[in-house]
Amino acid sequence: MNAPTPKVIRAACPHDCPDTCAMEITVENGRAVKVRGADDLPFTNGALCTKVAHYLDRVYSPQRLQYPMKRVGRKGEGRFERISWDEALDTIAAKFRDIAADDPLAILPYSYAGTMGLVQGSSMDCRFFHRLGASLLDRTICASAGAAGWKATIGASVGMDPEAIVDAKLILIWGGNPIVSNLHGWRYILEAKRRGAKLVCIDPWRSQTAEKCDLHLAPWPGTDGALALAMMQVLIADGLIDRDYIDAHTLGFDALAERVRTCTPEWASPLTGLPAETIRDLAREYGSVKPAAIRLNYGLNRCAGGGMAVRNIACLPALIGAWRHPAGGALLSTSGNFPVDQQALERPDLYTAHHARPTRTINMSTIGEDLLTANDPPIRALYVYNSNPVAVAPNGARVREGFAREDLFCVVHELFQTDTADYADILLPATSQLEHRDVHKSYGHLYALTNEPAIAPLGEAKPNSEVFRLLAARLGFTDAPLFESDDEIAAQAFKRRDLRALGVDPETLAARGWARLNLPRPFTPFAHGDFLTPSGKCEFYSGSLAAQGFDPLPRWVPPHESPVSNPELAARYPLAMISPPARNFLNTSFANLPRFLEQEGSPKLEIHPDDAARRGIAAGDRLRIYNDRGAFHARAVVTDRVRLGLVVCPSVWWRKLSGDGENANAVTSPALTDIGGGPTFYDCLVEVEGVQP
Ligand SMILES: Nc1nc2c(c(=O)[nH]1)N[C@H]1C(S)=C(S)[C@@H](COP(=O)(O)OP(=O)(O)OC[C@H]3O[C@@H](n4cnc5c(=O)[nH]c(N)nc54)[C@H](O)[C@@H]3O)O[C@H]1N2
Ligand SMILES: Nc1nc2c(c(=O)[nH]1)N[C@H]1C(S)=C(S)[C@@H](COP(=O)(O)OP(=O)(O)OC[C@H]3O[C@@H](n4cnc5c(=O)[nH]c(N)nc54)[C@H](O)[C@@H]3O)O[C@H]1N2
Ligand SMILES: [Mo]
Repeated sequence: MNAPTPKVIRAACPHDCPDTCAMEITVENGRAVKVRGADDLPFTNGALCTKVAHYLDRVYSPQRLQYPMKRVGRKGEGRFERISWDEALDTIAAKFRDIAADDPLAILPYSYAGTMGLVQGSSMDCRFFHRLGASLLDRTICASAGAAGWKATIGASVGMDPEAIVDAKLILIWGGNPIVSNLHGWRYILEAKRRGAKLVCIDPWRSQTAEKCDLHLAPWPGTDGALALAMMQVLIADGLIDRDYIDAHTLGFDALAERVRTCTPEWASPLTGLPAETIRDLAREYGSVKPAAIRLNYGLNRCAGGGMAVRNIACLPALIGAWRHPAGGALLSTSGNFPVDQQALERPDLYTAHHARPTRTINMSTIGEDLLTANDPPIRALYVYNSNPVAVAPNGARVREGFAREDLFCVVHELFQTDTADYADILLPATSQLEHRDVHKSYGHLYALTNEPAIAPLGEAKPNSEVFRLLAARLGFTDAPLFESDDEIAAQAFKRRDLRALGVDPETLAARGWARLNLPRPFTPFAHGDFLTPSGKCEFYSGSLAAQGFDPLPRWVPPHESPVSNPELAARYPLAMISPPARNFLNTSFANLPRFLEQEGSPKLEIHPDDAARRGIAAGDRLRIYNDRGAFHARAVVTDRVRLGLVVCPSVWWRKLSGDGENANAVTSPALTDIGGGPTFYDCLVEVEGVQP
């Protein structure tokens, strides 16, 4: 008998990461046997990260949920019993029908970026919940503050081409740790370094990336806004600005100059904890080395002033005319370049066609409070998919209390029995990326990707889209968009005619696997103005912020929790805690699989030697990290990678796999950002003590 020829299927990494890699899946006898990075997509360049290189560990994990289950234990206990899909769907449909008869707004979908796919992340799910008349979810948990600050200034999530950064001579890596969370982007930054660029990392923590840069500035968390204002003050006072560019392509320069007049490095120094001379030198270098690029990431948008910090930084390239050069400017996200047809995917018209009353929107970052206190109507049913809120949402104790409500009907659709799954009434098995169809944009490069199913679903697992089609039928809905296939949805993902169009039609994309957006090369989006703001200019003065009741000009927004903004709190909880991504986890994804748990070891807290000594803490000690909101345990890593007064807990651990049933979100704050309604994970004061092992 001849050996079967292996098939190679084109896929896209679905995870919440700027790199959105192209993958090739080798399939033999219906089983995926190899996953590799595609050679032909330049950004992926034949390589995958440490997590996705071992993707088959995830796909074929013995921990995969394989069939529907119903809860038999208490909420949170995690005891379930197998049921059929028919029973699961009938139960959900009956509950939804009952609740919707009273008020469909009492039903809330809850999802984030378990998959970034446009089909499995944001299409049939939205269509179904719109038709049902459920509450809407504001997906704020990661990037909404930064996105709002960027939008107010630049107009949309568009910036420099990350591949063009190789020709920059100065690169500020600001609030990001690309070696961990944007590995393929880091390759281009390294190439720039080889060609002579100076790399400056701005991060409170000496991250793996900071270690590899020429200069590391460690401001106090949540003070980047002050640093950027002081840089503007120096640029203007020292005449390092590009007057022609400012006159032609910006709005509100005089008001900005007046606003920052007193924001000197001496003003910013005690706020940021950086020496005034360091700030002045950085500004002068930024104003004179050309081309200068800023690679921002979302690490800096998780504090009270996260929106304004991004806005202030977004003003810098226009002041010095850096946008004139393809290797100059700044990048937070590329996602606004993609002509995604959200209306076609999500069909908000299905709500208006069937419901007269306006809907309501619930902020996902306050889910604990919402479950416990929302009124008019209270939330009676929750449908969670693509997210693990019991582990990732801030102020964890309240989140858990909300999920533990006996009168809450909770459905969780998952690949694994996560902390959130433990609270489900009905737990449904989900397919992995290798088992379903999808199409992807990216937030860190300019290529659209396709994902073809490589293998049949494991066990009885079903894709998100399929479950919503089945539920729609059970509820007696008849609207045609609720029954389109995944191929049909994928074909609608990108607008066929759009100024910033896709390079190819959807059919060619599906056949080829990926396509670079049809943008000019070199890509200099704002070399001649053309900002995507209402005025078409870089808006130092933002009329749209003013209209929403916000300060129209860049300003300093202090952290909610810091010695400067709340000395009383800081006296009790003197340490600032941040909990950025751990290299071997992706949020809580991968954080249940043996290979990655082995790499990370156990929950750790990095603490400065002097802070440790003061508390009698030695390396390896078991620590209790606490504040008024809660406590969790971690092992001490005593290191000068953290500055005095800062502690770092690489995250996000599953609560139930971390030893004490808690993780960093036991102490994080429920407060929101200045604009964008984002969470403030990194705006968090704590105290630390050694405890018996
Ligand atoms: N391996 C891995 N990769 C990931 C993720 C993961 O969990 N693991 N997460 C993915 C997700 S969801 C996202 S949103 C992206 C981006 O992920 P982000 O969460 O933005 O993470 P990083 O790019 O790692 O940037 C975080 C860096 O910002 C620093 N930081 C914290 N607070 C401040 C501050 O106030 N100011 C400044 N200047 N810096 C600060 C942290 O010390 C850290 O080094 O990465 C994605 N990629
Ligand atoms: N303390 C602290 N907390 C944080 C952060 C931090 O830095 N520190 N980072 C925050 C950030 S940036 C983010 S983006 C959020 C991330 O929060 P989430 O988006 O909730 O990310 P994950 O924890 O990875 O959970 C995603 C879940 O979706 C599931 N999933 C994957 N694919 C599918 C699918 O096709 N169908 C279904 N039904 N499920 C699927 C995965 O198995 C996984 O359990 O966490 C935030 N929380
Ligand atoms: Mo995120």
